[in-house]
Amino acid sequence: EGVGPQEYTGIKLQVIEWSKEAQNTLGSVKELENKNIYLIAATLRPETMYGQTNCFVATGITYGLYKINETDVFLCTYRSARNMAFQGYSCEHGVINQLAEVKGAVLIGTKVKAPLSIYEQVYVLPMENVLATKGTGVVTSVPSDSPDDYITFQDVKKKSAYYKVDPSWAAFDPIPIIDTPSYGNLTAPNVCQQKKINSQKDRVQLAEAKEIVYKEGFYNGVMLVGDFKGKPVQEAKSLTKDLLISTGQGFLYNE
Ligand code: A2H
Repeated sequence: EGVGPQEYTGIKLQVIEWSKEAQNTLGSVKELENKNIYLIAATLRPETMYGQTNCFVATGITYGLYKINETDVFLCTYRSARNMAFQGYSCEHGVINQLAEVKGAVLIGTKVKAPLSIYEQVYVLPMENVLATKGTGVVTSVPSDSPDDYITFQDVKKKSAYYKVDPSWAAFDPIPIIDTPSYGNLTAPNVCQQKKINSQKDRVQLAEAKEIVYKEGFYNGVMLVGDFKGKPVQEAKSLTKDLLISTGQGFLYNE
């Protein structure tokens, strides 16, 4: 990571239905009634949002629900909420207004609407490698183009009982959204298969796959779907970012 600030696109995944456990803990919080509640994910690849199949949280991270204005509540880490409060996302500049707290484990199975995704609604699933110290602590998942997302998604599908996940929450296939000359239209699954990566614990192999997939997608990829179909990824990236922002489905987030 460089010395300058990192610019992410904050993606607003609206809660459609809480998991049973989340309903039990948050259902009685008066300030959350009739509000639009969004899990906020930080991404460097806004053009891949067409391929979201789920959203990841870490079971051990404590998330907060923060009042942003009269209608909207953001769910993210305290650390990112504090950053956002200095970037125009809070009731009062620099002041955070926490309405409730929830462990990631409780959120698993929550149904959300992921902006631009080809799937109408997707679910919150667990990921071990989500860092509390980066982004919002919420990672939106694009298994077609992210080796981390692909391997974790496969892991959760295979061991759904162990991860306490209803198989229907993970019953979504990776979507071909970007075509590349070297690895076809499912770059992350293809590279992971070539490298025989089987588990989210294969950190070294995954880091190598991530590098290959990122370079191939970014420099040689062409969009197969969505508003910028036919355009190179390098152009689609900022166009999709602008689209997400102008439609209120995303915003710039720096840290
Ligand atoms: B990216 P950087 Cl398709 N912990 O978005 C772990 N990973 C996190 C995170 C956290 N707290 N917050 C964000 N991320 C992920 C899409 C994507 C991403 C694709 C391909 C590669 C990729 C869909 N997931 O990232 O350390 C988010 O996943 C490869 C680096 O700040 C975010 O972008 O460079 C990226 O890591 C930010 O990582």
